[in-house]
Amino acid sequence: MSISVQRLDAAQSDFDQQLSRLLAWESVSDDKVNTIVNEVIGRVRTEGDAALVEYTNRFDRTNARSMQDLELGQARLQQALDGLPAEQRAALEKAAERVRGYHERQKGESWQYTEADGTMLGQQITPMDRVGIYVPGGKAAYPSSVLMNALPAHVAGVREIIMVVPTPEGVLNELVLAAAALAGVDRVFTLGGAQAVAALAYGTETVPRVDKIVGPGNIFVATAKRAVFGAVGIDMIAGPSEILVVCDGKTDPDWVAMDLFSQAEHDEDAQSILICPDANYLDQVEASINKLLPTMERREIIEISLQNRAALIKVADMDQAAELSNRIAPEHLELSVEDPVALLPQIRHAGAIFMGRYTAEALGDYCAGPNHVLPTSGTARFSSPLGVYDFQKRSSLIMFSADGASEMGKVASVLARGESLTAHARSAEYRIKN
Ligand code: HSO
Ligand code: ZN
Repeated sequence: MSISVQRLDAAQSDFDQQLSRLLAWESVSDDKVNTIVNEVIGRVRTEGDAALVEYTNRFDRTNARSMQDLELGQARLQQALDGLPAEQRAALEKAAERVRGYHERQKGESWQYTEADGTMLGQQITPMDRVGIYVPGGKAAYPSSVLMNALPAHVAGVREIIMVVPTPEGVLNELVLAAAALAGVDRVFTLGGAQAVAALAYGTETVPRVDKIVGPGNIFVATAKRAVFGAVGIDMIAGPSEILVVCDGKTDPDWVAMDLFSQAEHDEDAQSILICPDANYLDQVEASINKLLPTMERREIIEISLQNRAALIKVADMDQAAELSNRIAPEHLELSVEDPVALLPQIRHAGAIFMGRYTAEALGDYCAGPNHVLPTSGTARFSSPLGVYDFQKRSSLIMFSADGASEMGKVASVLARGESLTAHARSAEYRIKN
């Protein structure tokens, strides 16, 4: 049995509608989920640790007696790291080193300048004090995501990084714990779901309240993050993973097919799209898809994802390919072409751009260096990869000299009186020299 992937042609008169249908994605907000999440948050706020222990025992089928049973010490993290097979440990360390190195370059610098009358103005950059990282349990527990979330916070200079990870039936994921040890996580609680988010947002007797919560999660986690936003900062609410390959028709079709699979295997809702000016090449990739699919361990997920949300799109030329790519604003964009540097200036919206036939998106997921937490569902139009800057804040600095205060006092006074704010005006006027 072979699967056929949806074909589109940008020359078709109804292409715009077809494209909108292809890209349509709405994160469902469910009344039932909202009700449960609000109840969980409310109880964690009022009952603290007791509610956390009760919910965790109920939802994760554990037997914790107190929060002590739901915290892992540094020694346990180190034990996980020490227990890894040498090859895994070396790979995790290499990845961590490269991700750290890349993010070091993102560290923004404070700056200031002095005006002629001695007035100094500037911007001071400071890290957040404490952040929380949510790590999903079960099938989506990715050690690579621990590195991608924790390392930028660490590089930013965050004082305390708290990780929460659900452990259904009490089962720990050694690679996740090892990654936490490598990435500088300070405390780990084996909590998940809305109760973990509530604990991080409001604090309990044991779990300290954080300033920002990052990391992916299921519908309960996403709903809880939305609900606590404001009390704490949150990162994005991520949609399913996406890959867009723009190809000139000269890359080995097996490579491109596997690159499409690499996102499709994450999730039945993941989206994989190929754009190419050569219709024959689209046939070749489809043949590769059918040849390779039976060899895939996660073929069921891949197949559903490809049937539901994939497309092979024929365009007139590479200019049209770039223009279409900008409309899609994909999370991951592969420019599988001879000269990706020449095409780059035409690309305006993408979470991460993988340039050239050798640059498999999978390398970016693990060890290239840039972050793999990226804007999805077209949000690359206005947002950026997770980075050091997400754990830093900017404060404005203002230091007037006597001369400066006198001069600007006049300006402020006029504007304040225009707003009928007399205290403002007089406060400024006190500093005007006569
Ligand atoms: N591609 C995912 C990240 C990931 N891939 C983790 C493998 N492990 C983000 O879109
Ligand atoms: Zn991936």
